[in-house]
Amino acid sequence: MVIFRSGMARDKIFKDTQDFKEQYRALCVSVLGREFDKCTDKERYSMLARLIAAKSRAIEAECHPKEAKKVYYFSLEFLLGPLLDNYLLNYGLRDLVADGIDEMGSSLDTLIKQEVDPGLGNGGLGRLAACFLDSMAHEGMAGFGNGMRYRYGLFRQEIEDGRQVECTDNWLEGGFPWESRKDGSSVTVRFGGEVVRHQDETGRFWFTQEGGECVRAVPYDVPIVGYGGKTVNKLRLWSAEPCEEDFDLDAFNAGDYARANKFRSDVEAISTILYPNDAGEHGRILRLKQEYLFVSAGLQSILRTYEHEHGHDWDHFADHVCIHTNDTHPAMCGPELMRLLVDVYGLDFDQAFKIASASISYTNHTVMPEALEKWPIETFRHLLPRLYMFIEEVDRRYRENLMREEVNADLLASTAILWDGQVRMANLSIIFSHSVNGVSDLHTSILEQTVLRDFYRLRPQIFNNKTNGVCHRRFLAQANPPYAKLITDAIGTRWLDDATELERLIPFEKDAGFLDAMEAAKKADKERLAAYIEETTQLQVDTNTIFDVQVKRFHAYKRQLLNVFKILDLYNRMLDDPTFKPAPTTFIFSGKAAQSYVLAKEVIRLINSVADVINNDARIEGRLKIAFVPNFAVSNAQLIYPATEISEQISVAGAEASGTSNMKLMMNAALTLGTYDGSNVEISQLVGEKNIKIFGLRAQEVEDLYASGSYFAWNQVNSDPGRLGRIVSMLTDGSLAGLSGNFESIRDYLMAGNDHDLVLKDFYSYVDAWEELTAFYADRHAWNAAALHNTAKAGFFSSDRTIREYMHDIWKIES
Ligand code: CBF
Repeated sequence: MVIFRSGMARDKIFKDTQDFKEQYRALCVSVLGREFDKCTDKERYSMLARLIAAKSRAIEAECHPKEAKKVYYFSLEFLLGPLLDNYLLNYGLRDLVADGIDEMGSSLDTLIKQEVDPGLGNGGLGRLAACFLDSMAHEGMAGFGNGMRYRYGLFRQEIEDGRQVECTDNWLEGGFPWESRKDGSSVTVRFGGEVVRHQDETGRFWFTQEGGECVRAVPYDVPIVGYGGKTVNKLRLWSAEPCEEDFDLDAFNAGDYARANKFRSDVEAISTILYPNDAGEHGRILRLKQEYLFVSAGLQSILRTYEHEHGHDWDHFADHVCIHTNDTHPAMCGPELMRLLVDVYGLDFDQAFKIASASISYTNHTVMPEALEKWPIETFRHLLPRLYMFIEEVDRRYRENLMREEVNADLLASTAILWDGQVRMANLSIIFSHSVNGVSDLHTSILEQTVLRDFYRLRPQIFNNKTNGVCHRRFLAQANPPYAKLITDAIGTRWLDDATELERLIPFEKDAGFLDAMEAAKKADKERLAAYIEETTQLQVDTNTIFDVQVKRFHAYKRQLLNVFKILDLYNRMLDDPTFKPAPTTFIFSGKAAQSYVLAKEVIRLINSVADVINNDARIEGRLKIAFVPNFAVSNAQLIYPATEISEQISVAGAEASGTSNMKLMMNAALTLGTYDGSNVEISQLVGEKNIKIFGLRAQEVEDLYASGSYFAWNQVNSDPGRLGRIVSMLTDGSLAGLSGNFESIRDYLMAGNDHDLVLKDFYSYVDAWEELTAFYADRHAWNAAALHNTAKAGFFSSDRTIREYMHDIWKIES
């Protein structure tokens, strides 16, 4: 399918198929010393990626004039997903390359399948960062990512006896052909040691941090290709390596290789893994080191570039540079920028603070208290003694100013950086930022009214909302070829550039022919997913059933448990009453639970145990089936989203900051079954209530219920022993224990924990909503029209729109 717009940069890359083939063959010979025909599929993929990466770097070098305002997006995660297919689509080269490879006796699809998911991110926050890189390049702006190059990803999830098993995600095993190592841009980062005060004869004094551990931060650059291929930006990823002078030659010569190399493994540990297990002190310190390393290295590199382009014109730094901090992980950007400006470039404290706060902005992604990082002051000061001095002084001045304004003590207690023996990273981020944003309307108002209420009272003008978005080119055009073709045949290709063009699909809601074709496309997508499920889990699913999908990280507030309870309820009712016939449905789950999150891991085991019972019970005649797709990643997500018909977005209201799978799924013509939470609220406002199914308590009702102290989980269970009570009993009475035992801890979480996430409270309203929604499914014409309406209204949720809002309101850049 030809899916590109005119005026794209592809002509600059390969003149024609012949030219492509010649360059590709030549690269195989020069790098591998072998003809293309003798290369394995892995090698062929790798050479093709290297070829496209090299072309991209050449475009990147000429992309932005030095006057262009640069945005550096600091994030510990960039969940990129496979790049080859995406970059070919963005360059408009897919057909040319596919033809060339066919002529060479292979196929592009075979080569695309060789690419592994880079282990550089985990959840929604990391994927959002990747979508933003794509959209920044699409908007033609100079927007660069700054992150960590992890040797291993979070983990590769396998399921054994229903349990999540965490295996090493050795994603770099076969190399990463997209990256290029930049030794010449390495910088030094120091941990520990002591701060030494120096003074010269004029009385001028300065500080240095000496001793401790010296780390060489080496950047690897990955090109980021914008749609149209005109703008190529880069993502800079830092790897920790030892400084050679730390090598203990004497120990080595004395045969003590372990001691001689100890410094190496300690340092390399910093970039070994995404999210070191933070259950122990070691893991927590490693995490703090990661955060400092990518902050310090990134800023040193930015300052070098700035010096090269603008000299020492520090007064205009913020006119040329924006530093965006994705969550609190890069919170040290403020004090570290000050440290570098003062200690290395000789600026004074006030000037440095002014520059830092004029250039830094912060996005909050969650209201979960455990995610608002805090570090014990002692650990922090020991590891980062010079940086801590800046934090302490900024905090002291902040308090002094507040006292002058005679604010009440509570305000100080909630907003100071240092409190109760801890460094509070969210407060650090906010005090250094000229803009603080939430990621959906509801989330931002919760930040303003509750979580960050006191900051909002002090500086309301810095708060703003930027509702998330997703890259519609990857998640619709690339992920869903049959539907994308249908859309393009109907409204042309402009929607790739401007997602609001999707609105032009609205008239087709009345076009029976279009709706039938849409249903056929969905069926093809379901078959593709069914084949994948069978290949990975050996489970056969029926593509004539409804595909009802919940795919996301496992967390109590996201309430995968509520979904399982609904399935158990349908099952029990079918067994009790042979005339009860719920709509035939395949329930599909996928997602990882954090390694140390016991409850979430138990919920995964529960889903698989319930699947074991229901999938094997002939009495229900295959009407209900459960599939758990292991190892959720961008690549298999691209198979799941297109095949979905019901999108489960069922978090307890007020808990999900935004959610983004809701957007990817609506785009792919799924109807949302959800609470009025996160960006579900905006989806609902856009599509209208007949095209979405909302249930459950609203955020305010949840807050009031918690505050009233009048909610008792036991009352819920006791009031209906036949349905809800029965399901709770099943957790421990052996009915679900066949695979790997009972579920006492889940029962305790519900009953002893008084149903913290209101699973029992929202249960009936949820089951009723599901039944109503699936009854609606029977009217195929009406359903397809509603599904199409969801796609038509999805333009607002393109990350292009989100990025334009960041550009305009926060970074002050015009498109
Ligand atoms: O803003 C992007 C996403 O971030 C999270 O995944 C996060 O890690 N804090 C939130 O949970 C999502 O709601 C949000 O969409």
